[in-house]
Amino acid sequence: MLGAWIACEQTMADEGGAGGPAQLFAQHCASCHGADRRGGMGPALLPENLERLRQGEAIKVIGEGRPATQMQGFAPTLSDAQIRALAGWIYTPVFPAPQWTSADIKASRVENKEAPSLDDKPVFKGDPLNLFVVVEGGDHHVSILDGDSLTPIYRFASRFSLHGGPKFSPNGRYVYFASRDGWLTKFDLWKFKILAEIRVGINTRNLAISDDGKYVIAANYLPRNLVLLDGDLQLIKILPATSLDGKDSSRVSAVYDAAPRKSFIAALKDIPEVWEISYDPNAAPIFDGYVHDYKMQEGLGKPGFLNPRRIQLAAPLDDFFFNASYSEVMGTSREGMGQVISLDVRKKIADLPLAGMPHLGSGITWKWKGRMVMATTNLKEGRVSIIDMETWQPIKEIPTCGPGFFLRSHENSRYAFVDSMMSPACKDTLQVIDKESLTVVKNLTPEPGKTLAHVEFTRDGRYALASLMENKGAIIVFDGVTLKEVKRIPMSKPIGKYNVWNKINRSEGTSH
Ligand code: DHE
Repeated sequence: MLGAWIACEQTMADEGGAGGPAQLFAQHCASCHGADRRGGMGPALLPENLERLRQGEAIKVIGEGRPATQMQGFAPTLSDAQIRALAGWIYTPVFPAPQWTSADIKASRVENKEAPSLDDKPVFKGDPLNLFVVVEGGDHHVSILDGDSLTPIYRFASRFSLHGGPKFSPNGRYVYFASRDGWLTKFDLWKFKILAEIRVGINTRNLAISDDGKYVIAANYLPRNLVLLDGDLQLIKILPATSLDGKDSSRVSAVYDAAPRKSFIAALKDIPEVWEISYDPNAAPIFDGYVHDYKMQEGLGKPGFLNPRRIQLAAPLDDFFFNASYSEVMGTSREGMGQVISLDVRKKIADLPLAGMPHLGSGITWKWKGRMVMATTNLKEGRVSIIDMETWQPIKEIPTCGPGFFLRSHENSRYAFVDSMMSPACKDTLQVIDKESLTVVKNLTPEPGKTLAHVEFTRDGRYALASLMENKGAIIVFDGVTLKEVKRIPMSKPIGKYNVWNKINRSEGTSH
């Protein structure tokens, strides 16, 4: 009994008790990171949000702070043991899970009062459609590069930890970013101004914008929902990611625009369903024999305009890729099982025989010997798989140096670039694949030992820009024909870069 009492005392001291990490947190951290750790001026400090920060790094940040941010170092105030205890504690879950309601979303919105009075004349000379938006993860900034002169023309502080592809309005004027902490930002690329920001969740996956620019939708892990907004980031509604009977809930893996269908497609991580959310006000619900379409869904409206229609599957989809007409989805489950799903008949129509863990989300397509092929990297194995998009059969496995994340090309380029950033030995090497012979024709290792990944071409396909993903990193520009380095632009850990033209025209060589 006495032993139990001592253990209890110990836990209180370790956590919520006097001098424990909970009390230290309340005293030193809560004002910026929120009393329930869901974030405030500083980022959320919850296990879901910290997945990519090693505990050792957390100890360093608490002790030394983060340069160029409000995060001060606590080494002068706290002992090593206290810092370690705090670092351990922020990786423990909060019960009950923190909420982020529609009232929180609305209250978080900030807007630039100048927005309505801005004319449509760009404030820079140059081609507004050949701009690159570069996300710099090192010091959480975004740089705008002119794609003709290949020089940075503007730089601004972003929200903490942007992730995934920013999305562009149909004319390329506005770009929308999502941060892992749930902040969405609308930025005017012609005026270089942030127009509006809103926090839609505590842990967000990505966002999509409708083909007409009227709707923005965000996929969240925490809370488990999708959040629908208008193009000015005003909340329209929340779609809780629940099963039909409302008993189960799911994190939302990702949401994408399926422009020809005038709908968003979302994959749920914990419920074996894909959702299609139409943004076409004239779309009549199609009777397809799925009785559940006509039942009210728990917590959701009738399926159709701005409400989900469900496709029920055998296993949840983790990662997926559309065919050219957006009528089919190639997907993989967490275990790597591949399947093709028809969005029209709303069921699986074929197996995808792919080994390892293909990263379909970063797939690209091109025409090869008269047929469309899709190429995907593999997160577990050093290979690029080429798949026939009619028969869904593999055509070739191209061996690469190591498991890779991103694959990129352009209509005007005979090459595709693949990284091996998941491999410690080859993370510094981009490999160039000839799209005709389906072989690796060149290895590019401009900075041995440093991570080189994520390529995007200029609008005309002449240059390929790659990220040297180091704090003192750079964008390295390669000539698209000679494959020689032509320029290096210093950046703070550039992660992704996105060319306006390629994105709004849905280039077959880039992500959408
Ligand atoms: Fe990403 C895109 C998920 C880790 C850099 N990543 C995406 C998208 C998803 C996704 C769903 C598509 C968003 C879109 O474009 O709308 N990423 C995941 C993960 O599940 C994973 C493995 C774990 C996680 O932490 O979430 C993951 N991603 C990473 C990284 O570690 C990367 C390399 C560096 C970083 O800072 O996060 C990274 N992800 C990227 C980039 C894109 C991306 C650069 C945009 C690709 C593009 O060109 O469109």
